[in-house]
Amino acid sequence: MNNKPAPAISWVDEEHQGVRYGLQGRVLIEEKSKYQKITVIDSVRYGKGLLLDGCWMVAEHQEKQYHECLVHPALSSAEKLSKILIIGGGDGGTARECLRYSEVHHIDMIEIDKRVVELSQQHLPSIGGKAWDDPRLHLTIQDGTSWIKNTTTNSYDVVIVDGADPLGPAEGLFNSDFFSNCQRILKPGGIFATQSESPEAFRAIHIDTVLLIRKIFDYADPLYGWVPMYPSGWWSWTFASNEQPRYKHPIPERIVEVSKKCEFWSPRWQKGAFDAIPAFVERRINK
Ligand code: SPD
Repeated sequence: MNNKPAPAISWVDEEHQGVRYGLQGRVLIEEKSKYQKITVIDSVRYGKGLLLDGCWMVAEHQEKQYHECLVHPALSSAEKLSKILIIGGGDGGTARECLRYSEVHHIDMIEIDKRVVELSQQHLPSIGGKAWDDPRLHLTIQDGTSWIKNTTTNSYDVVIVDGADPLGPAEGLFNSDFFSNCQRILKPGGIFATQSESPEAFRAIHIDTVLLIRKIFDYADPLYGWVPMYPSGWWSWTFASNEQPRYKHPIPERIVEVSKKCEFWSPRWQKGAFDAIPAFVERRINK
């Protein structure tokens, strides 16, 4: 019998520029991997949650508004869906949403930190769900920025970047070399998607990210939503494609089944979320 007392309830906060974004809960794991500090908590309100280097990544009952918004604008509208690439995404939530499309035959997921995957599988199994056992999912533990350099041109229908904030190991996921490689490996008719930080808490990073992506692709637009535990709660994802802004036009037949089970995403929500670009961002990116 394990007589170890349960860890005490405390506040776990992400601190950013003089503001705290916190959840009350018990700290279950705090360890240093080769790349970063990893914390797993059991929170009072949102179930188990994961932080990397003190920044919120995911929590069981507050992840759909992040993963649905990152995945479905891209997968609902890419010309084909056979082969998908996920860079990052070690908790499994992005892969889970992609695997809901029967047209998806193969997903490569390139995650830098093996411990993020292991701890997510152990403590947050509901986020990856059945994705971890799905034969279509192929996981490689490697730095996505070096992996992508050696990847064949025109090989993926959708490229999704589900990285952390650009302050630690994910820094290389926000520069023009990396975005150019993402564009190079996309097939014609393909779509690129990335989380693009908060227009409030990370205003400069957000605007620079959208501007960089716009230089590389013919079309790119940010979409806005809410992830309440992230700094400011106001979040963004950016989608890009060549020849036409394909990501604005979900393919109706493809989404019949998928959209029935979404909690947040729908074609109508998506239209409003692209239109919800704040005036200060619109002015800067359309200059
Ligand atoms: N500050 C949060 C940045 C978002 C990072 N991605 C979250 C991972 C969820 N799969």
